[in-house]
Amino acid sequence: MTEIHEINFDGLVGPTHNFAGLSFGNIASHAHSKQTSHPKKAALQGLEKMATLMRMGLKQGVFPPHERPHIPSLRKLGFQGTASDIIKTAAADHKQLLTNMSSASSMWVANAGTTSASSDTSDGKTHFTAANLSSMLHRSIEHEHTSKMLRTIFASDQFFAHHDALPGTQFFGDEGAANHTRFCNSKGTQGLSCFVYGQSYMQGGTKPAKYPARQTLEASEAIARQHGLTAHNTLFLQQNPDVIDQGVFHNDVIAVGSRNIMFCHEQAFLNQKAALTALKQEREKTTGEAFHIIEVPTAAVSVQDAVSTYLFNTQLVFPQGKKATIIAPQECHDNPAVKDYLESLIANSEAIEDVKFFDLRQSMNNGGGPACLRFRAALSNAEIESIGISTNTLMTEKLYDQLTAWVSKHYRDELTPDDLLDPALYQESMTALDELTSILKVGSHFYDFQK
Ligand code: SUG
Repeated sequence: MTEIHEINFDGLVGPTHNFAGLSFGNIASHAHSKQTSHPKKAALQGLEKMATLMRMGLKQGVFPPHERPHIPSLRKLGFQGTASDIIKTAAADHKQLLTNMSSASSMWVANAGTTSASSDTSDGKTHFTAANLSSMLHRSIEHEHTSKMLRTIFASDQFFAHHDALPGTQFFGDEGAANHTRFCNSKGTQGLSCFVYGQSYMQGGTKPAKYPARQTLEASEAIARQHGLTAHNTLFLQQNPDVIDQGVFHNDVIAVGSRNIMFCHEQAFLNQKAALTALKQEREKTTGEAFHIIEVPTAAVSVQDAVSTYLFNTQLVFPQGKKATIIAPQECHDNPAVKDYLESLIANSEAIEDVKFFDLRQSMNNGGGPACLRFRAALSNAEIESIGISTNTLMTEKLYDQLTAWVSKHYRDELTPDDLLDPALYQESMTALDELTSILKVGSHFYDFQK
């Protein structure tokens, strides 16, 4: 069977990156609300991570940011006139709406959608579904452009199948790959899709009391059906509602998995022991390879420390010929309990041999760690090559240089909440994004610029 490789596409931070406190249940977003942000620094921090992973020999791509403020959404809500008129009216009378339409949240592309590898689906194509992100207003406007972007980058009909987002109701609340992990063997095949949900509307049962459960079982099941997955290669686990109430608004804040490793907190899932024992048995039987479950005890790292450091919002990557490396935020290094835990893990683990820390503080302050910033796809070499034919979104040293120069030229150093009310920011951002369409070769109609 054709080998399948994991490729990470990181979301390029957009020019309106700001701290608006928009995400109820996301502790970092709330804590940094209304602070001054640093868009240029944010974008350069993200690019640095992409370049480092590329230089480690890993396959890396980039997703362009969405246009913000999103004038078509404001028009749908009844605002009229030119883009400048709309921004001025909204700034005067509906500041909160304008703020929601100005978020650079599309950078967290782990929430862009869910993908299933060609080796796992019934028609042998790689499937994509954009996430409706229906639980937060500022994110619910992302899926239309996300679908367009996925169709532009993964353009080959021969290899790829695309689905629109699920209906945008709470019943089908879908936050994409932040709640989905694909395990596989060392050749990237024999995949198992592990979908993690916060609550089920049909089955009832337990759910968080304080904060929203953004992903539903019904949404995860619908995606598995659309993608042609079967009972043999899917697993549905429920997140522990108690940790959602402690700020674990997506499963990727408390667990990360890849290939033959599940790295999670001991409080991540409901009925965890039985579920993980069954997972290990199934994987070892199917792949004939060892499967590693690394459960971090509360005594070593509290849920609170896991949420503030994003120990589990890390990436597990596999440089050629090596065991896994953890890609972690600097916050993990700065917290003594987490640092100690990681040191002993690296010293003793059979599966993980290194950790690299990254300064991603601008994104972290909105609740977005290394794993939030990346969309993983499991693709064959031919599928990856087809991306390079359609667009220029696969990372190279040249593209890295072009993108850092582009960010340095166009992005503001600082953005205050009041800066979002200024129509000049829109014009400035559109000039920047227009230039970006040529760099990434995504086509001149990629954005819906408004006069
Ligand atoms: O949806 N933050 C994002 C963070 C997404 C993190 N993604 C993953 N865990 N995969 C969210 O809550 C905050 C925006 C603000 O407050 O300005 C925000 O949208």
